[in-house]
Amino acid sequence: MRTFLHPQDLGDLQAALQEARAIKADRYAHANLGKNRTALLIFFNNSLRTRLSTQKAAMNLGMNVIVLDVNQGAWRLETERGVVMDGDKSEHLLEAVPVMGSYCDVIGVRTFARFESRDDDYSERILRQFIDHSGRPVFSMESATVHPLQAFADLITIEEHKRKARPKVVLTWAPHPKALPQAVPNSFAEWALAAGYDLTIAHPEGYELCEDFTRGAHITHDQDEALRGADFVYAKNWAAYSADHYGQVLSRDMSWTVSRDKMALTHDAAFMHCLPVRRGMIVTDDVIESPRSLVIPEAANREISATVVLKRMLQAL
Ligand code: AN0
Ligand code: CP
Repeated sequence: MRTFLHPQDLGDLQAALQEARAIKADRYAHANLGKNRTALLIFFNNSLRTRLSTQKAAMNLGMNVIVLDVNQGAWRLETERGVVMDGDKSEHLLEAVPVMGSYCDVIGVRTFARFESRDDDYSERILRQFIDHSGRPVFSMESATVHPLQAFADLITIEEHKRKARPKVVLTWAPHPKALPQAVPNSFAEWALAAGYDLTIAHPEGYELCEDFTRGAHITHDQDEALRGADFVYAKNWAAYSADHYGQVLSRDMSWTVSRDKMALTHDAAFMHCLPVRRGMIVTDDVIESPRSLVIPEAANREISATVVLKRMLQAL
């Protein structure tokens, strides 16, 4: 595996989920695979779970790990080609990327959507520079449009907790004070559909996601209708995707907060969120603290999804 952005990169998804189960049963089973191999994890944006779980996964496989926070201590990087670099940026990404590649065997990159240009974000311009110029296998640790390590962990979690073969899974928008990327909902929808779940997406008008990720889902503006009979409720905020309002916050409608009353509409659904989550905005305290909340096991499964992905990349070196 040379790149990891989409479920197809894993090949047979059911086989990958089976492998995840095996890794979870013995996460140190491949502790020699990564001997003298180095994972470089590059963060352009903040992280708690991805940073820790991906380091842990690399250590499970016996790898060395280098973590770089690009905005803390490294030179400020120019990412546009053709600019006269007379400002505050000392180095160009086109030199920095191959240099970084020379010190490692695999590279993970966190680079959020910038919301400056939809075309730039949706072409994964920054991640592509790593893929094209690092000479190393590259995996997204949430890039502009996708968060595949999260979605893979979410599927592992659903498989562990589902009570029927094809559960009804609801991805619902919920309010948030700031503009957030579409990467998490894009990947969740893409992976849930790839797994064959019965997926409903609920959001206020204007929050339609890119169809490439949602084709095959039932889409509604009525959250209550979506929640009826749900087995899993996956809450997430995202900013608008439409060309006219790209990156904007169009609604802060607090009636979309996932509350105990909302969960009462479901089929005793489990509650999911990728974290970090704002209580009182996305979800109420009682729902996230309830026995049906899977947010902690979901985060724990990030170690498992990352172990499978790094294992596949090491095996293909
Ligand atoms: C990010 C997002 O919504 O994409 C990261 C989530 C994993 N969340 C925030 O920036 C709060
Ligand atoms: N869910 C997730 O990716 O969390 P972090 O932003 O803390 O890594």
